[in-house]
Amino acid sequence: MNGIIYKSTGSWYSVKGEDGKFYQARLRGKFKHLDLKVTNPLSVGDFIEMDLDPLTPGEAIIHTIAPRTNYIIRRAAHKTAYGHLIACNIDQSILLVTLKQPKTSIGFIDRFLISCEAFRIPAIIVFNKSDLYDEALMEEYLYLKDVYTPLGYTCILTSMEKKDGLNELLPLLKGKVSVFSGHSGVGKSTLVNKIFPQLEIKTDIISDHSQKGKHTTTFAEMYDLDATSKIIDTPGIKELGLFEIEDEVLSHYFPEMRDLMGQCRFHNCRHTNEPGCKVKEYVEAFKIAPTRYESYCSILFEKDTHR
Ligand SMILES: Nc1nc2c(ncn2[C@@H]2O[C@H](COP(=O)(O)OP(=O)(O)OP(=O)(O)O)[C@@H](O)[C@H]2O)c(=O)[nH]1
Ligand SMILES: [Mg+2]
Ligand SMILES: [Zn+2]
Repeated sequence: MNGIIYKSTGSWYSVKGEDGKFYQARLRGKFKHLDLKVTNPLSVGDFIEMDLDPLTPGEAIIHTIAPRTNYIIRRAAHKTAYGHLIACNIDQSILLVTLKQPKTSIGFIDRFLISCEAFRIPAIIVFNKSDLYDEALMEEYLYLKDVYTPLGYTCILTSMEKKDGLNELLPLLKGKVSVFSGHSGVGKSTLVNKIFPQLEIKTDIISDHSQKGKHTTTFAEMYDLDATSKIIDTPGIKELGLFEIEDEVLSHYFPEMRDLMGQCRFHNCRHTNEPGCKVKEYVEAFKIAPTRYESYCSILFEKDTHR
């Protein structure tokens, strides 16, 4: 029977079969890792084929994985070459950020967007906990919205506390498979609960002294919004390690720099100190946001120190 993986907890997978029923399934024997350097062979969103266990109703053995259209792999910063498969076959990535409790850094936002560009997955940025924003933080939000919207990243302001902004977000989820990501404590599970109050997914307050989340969600899980829309709640991201990106390619993952491709004097320009650099010209004229260029340089230099 065909099915889709809705949740994976170690060696057991929760699979929704084409009959609409859920099965607890395991993988048959050893499985090839499909050429990906990952610690887990299957993830939420994988299309699989399974044999139902004739002796134990509700259990099954997975024997085939269908080719993936895309996938998200996370790697802890500076750790091994192996990553963890978060989700497959998705249409868009929703990054939840907060400007307070906890504060998501601009560097983190940019790294996340780069990984979306690398995986060729469209991204939306949701600024949550707007009920906690004072005037200065609202200004910051408006600034960031002005930076990211022209780059193709829709920005939405929400408050789960006040149920604000959901009417803007929900239509964007229609007919798609969306993955919710972000630091621990930004409100991913709270958001999923607002959409499906009957689910009662576990959420937790952020820690008082560190102002960070407690990593309440530990496994990614998919939920059906309607017949054609699905959302995936994921565990909070601690640190986001980027996979090998060559210097020359890094700027291709910044849409505003990609637009200037081929316009620098040198074809292998790193956009730092080279003469005749179009990117630098745009940065100096504020046509490229300084924060974005800072993120670009910091990733480039960080790469230098890890050679
Ligand atoms: N003030 C305020 N608090 C919120 C809002 N959204 C969520 N919270 C609170 O933030 C805390 C963390 O929310 P969770 O939904 O558990 O966060 P999470 O992103 O799922 O965290 P992990 O599962 O650890 O990755 C909870 O106490 C929520 O009630 C909001 O819009 N405003
Ligand atoms: Mg959670
Ligand atoms: Zn250049």
